[in-house]
Amino acid sequence: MNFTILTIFPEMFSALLVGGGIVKRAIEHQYISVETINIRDFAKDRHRVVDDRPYGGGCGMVMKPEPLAEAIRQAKKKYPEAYTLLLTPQGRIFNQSVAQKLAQCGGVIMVCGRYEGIDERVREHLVDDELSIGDYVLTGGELAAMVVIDTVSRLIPGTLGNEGSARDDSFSTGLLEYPQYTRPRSFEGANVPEVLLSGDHGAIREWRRQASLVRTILNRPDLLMEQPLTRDDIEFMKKLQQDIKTIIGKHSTAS
Ligand code: 6GU
Repeated sequence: MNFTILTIFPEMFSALLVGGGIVKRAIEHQYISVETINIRDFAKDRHRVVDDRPYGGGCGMVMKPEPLAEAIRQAKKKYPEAYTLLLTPQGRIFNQSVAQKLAQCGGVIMVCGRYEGIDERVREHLVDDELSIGDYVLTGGELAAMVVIDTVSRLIPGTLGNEGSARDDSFSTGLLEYPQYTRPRSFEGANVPEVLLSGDHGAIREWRRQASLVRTILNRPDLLMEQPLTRDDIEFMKKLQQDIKTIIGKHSTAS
């Protein structure tokens, strides 16, 4: 899978190569490749200007269409099968299921917007889809593009070494992940739950499922609205509900 990034800050993407991370390894083992195109290289004037004032007035600058369009066309010529994305806070929200779709496609070209955005005619004619990584505003699409590369890379077979790790992820199972523990058994007075030391794999599976449910209820109840729940899940949640009612009851009779 090739990622081609169009940006005025290509040097930012060297961050993907730092340290001993999964993305760096995926590049070295040629599961993925990352190329950058500097949009400024397509500017025609002496000062290599890539932005201009917005028609209609207003603050901020807009990315000019000509250099950007030329840069996109060059990327498409090299990777005709690739899907072209614009990274912008106006885009559809990127999530695990979007990542899974991207992992199946024949390459990704990502346009990193800067300033107040790009000329609308480039978006209309040269971009397949627009993505945002969440409801907050970054100074440009570069960090978002790196988020997409990181997320999609680990879904490409071979990159993780262990295929189970991506399959069991939060958002792939539809629930948040259960708590993890490693040695020592006792750390600063806090002990690892007994069940995890028991060797009883059925009991461990049940404990983990229930811990996932509790975390999801507390932190992301919205996920449970979509999620198919088992009869055991519902039984467990009813028991929780009953316990909570009992506790509240005790306190309201006490006060
Ligand atoms: Cl893709 N770009 C910018 N500039 N800000 C964002 C974003 C993208 N996603 C969330 N905020």
